[in-house]
Amino acid sequence: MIRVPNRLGLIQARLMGYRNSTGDIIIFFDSHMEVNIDWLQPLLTEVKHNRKTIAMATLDYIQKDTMAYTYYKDYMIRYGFNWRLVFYEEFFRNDQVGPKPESTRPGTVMVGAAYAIDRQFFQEIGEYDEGMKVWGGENLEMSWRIWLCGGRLVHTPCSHIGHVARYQPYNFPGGRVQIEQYNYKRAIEVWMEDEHKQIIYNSFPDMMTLDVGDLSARRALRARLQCKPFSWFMENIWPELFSLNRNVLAWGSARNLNTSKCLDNNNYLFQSEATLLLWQCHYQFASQGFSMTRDGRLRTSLQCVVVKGSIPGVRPKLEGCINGPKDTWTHSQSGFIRHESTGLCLDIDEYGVIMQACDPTSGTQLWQFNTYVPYTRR
Ligand SMILES: [Mn+2]
Repeated sequence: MIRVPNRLGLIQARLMGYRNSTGDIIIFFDSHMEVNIDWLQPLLTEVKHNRKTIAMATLDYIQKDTMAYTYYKDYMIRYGFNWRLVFYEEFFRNDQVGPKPESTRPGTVMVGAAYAIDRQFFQEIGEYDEGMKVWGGENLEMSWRIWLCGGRLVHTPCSHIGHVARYQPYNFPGGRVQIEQYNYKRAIEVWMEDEHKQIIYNSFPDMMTLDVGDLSARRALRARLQCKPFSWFMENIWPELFSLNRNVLAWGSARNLNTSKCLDNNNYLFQSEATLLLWQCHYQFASQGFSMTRDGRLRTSLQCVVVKGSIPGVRPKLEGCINGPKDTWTHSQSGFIRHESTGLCLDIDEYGVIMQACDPTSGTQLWQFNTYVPYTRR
């Protein structure tokens, strides 16, 4: 047991624990966690098999007032993030589920605790970013770094650890949002490419001028480890999240011409069907970022716009692009957004977005994106 005289924050405290550890494999926990029966062996097995594997336990739910432990057999979730770096729970894709119940499943990003890592590999891959403060963003930074720099992150179905679902009981000196953004900026400035940073800074313009200190050591680490570019992570590990400005004809917010209303996904994160909304334009891409892709899809960063039905008056929906229907659209120079298979056009009425027969005289079927990308053959 090591006690520190003053508050270090999660990141510094974990580094202190690591520096005082002596075993071959280290495991990080939250204080509000409880291990289940035989939790350790499945984690050790994965790391022993491949020392560059980071093995995450499956978290069970502990009720904060009663300490009731809920064990969900065969229920597993992974984690994702959006362009506001909101961390959320997500179901696995079918291609990520292995042949047996005990097969590991690939992780996208880590919750940040209850994982096992080879102690030497933890050092090789850059520990944690010592420049980060208190809490927040270090789990994303580490996940990106693991995947980009030669490691792998897996969910381990047979290792169960209980986690108390509670509100954070502690304060953030200087403000929680400020500290999170400080850490986020350190992470994205090291790992992301301009096309990704552009989308994030659209939602957090203040972050662009935030001084986050010296990043040279982290950038040197990235060069030394010969890490892959961030677009590799987006294409291979988290393809659900789309770069709004990549391989597109038009992107930004989609405004209904002659109104100040824009297509909006209400910050919806999931792949299951949701309503496509029309809302006052605020041009923040997390909820009002849309793209017309070169392959004809009308989409947000996490969902595609689809039409279920073919009769005028049907309401368009949002659904995950990978497993959902593959509807295609055309956006004419005059401003119409036409759904290919039904021939209907995207229109508005007093309730929101609606599909109607295309009408060249209509004033409500014309749309404009912030940015149009000239077609260049590559
Ligand atoms: Mn926790």
